[in-house]
Amino acid sequence: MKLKSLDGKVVKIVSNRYTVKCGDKSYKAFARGKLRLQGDIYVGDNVKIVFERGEAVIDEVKPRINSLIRPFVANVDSALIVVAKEPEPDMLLIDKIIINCHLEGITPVLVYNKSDLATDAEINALFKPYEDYIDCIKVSAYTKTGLNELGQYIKDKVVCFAGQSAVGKTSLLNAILDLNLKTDGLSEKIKRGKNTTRHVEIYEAFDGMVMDTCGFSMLSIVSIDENDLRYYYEDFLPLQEGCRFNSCTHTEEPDCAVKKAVEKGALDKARYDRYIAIFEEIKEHRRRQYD
Ligand SMILES: Nc1nc2c(ncn2[C@@H]2O[C@H](COP(=O)(O)OP(=O)(O)OP(=O)(O)O)[C@@H](O)[C@H]2O)c(=O)[nH]1
Ligand SMILES: [Mg+2]
Ligand SMILES: [Zn+2]
Repeated sequence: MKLKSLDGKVVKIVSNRYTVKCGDKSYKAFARGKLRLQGDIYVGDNVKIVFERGEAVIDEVKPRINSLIRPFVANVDSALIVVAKEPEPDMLLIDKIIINCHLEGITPVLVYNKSDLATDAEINALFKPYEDYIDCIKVSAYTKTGLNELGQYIKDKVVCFAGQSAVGKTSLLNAILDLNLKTDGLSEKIKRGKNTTRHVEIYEAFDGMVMDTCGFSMLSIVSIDENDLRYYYEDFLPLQEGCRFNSCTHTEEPDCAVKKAVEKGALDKARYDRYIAIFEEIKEHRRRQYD
């Protein structure tokens, strides 16, 4: 007997239960053991489900366009990287998210939330090193400012929120959709988020889909060679031609146009220093792997 099968999208994962949306209907499904062995199933995956003894079972995961580990999502057009005045923005983490976006062909967008707490000068200073090549918007889930502009980045797309815990990812969804999802403040002691959201879930908004995700504070870039890191810095790329060596990694080489731009103040020094830190981190990781 031929089994009835349906194509759908994984919109929520809680432990080993997958919610799969097929057209207007949602099914709670398990996954075949072989799929769990091959690697995880992500929210955003396009899958085929079959029905066995009345149960929906994920039988196949379609090839992914892209995926990220942090946040744990697949098949996204864009990542809305949320920062806020508090918790204090971890710019190294943000640069790493941006690198992963460029690696995976995902468009990064910088979203400054809690703009009600920050001055324009503070917000603009954070945007400055990025704004020439990444769209930067300021919003507030509290005062509901900038939500329509945020909506333009969701419209007709599949996007995910990304960022530290407690920057207000879930609060933004609550504000956009008039929902009452659980949010929580910062831990007073360590001034960090409490990792309130524990699973990834897709919501429909502005004729698109947006994924609420779990906040994170650690990210390592391990899938690229440090000598290729430079290709994922859109702000460095136009300068590359001016470097003496084609292979210039903008670290120790002489006559480096990127380093000159940093000295002149045309490139942000702190962002360049983080580039060096990530370069060293990748190198160190590789060294440890082969030792
Ligand atoms: N002042 C102000 N506070 C906000 C705003 N948006 C969110 N908050 C507060 O920030 C805290 C964290 O919000 P959440 O929405 O839970 O943050 P999150 O990014 O989803 O955090 P995780 O789920 O842990 O990753 C809550 O106390 C919110 O009330 C805002 O626009 N302005
Ligand atoms: Mg949350
Ligand atoms: Zn150089």
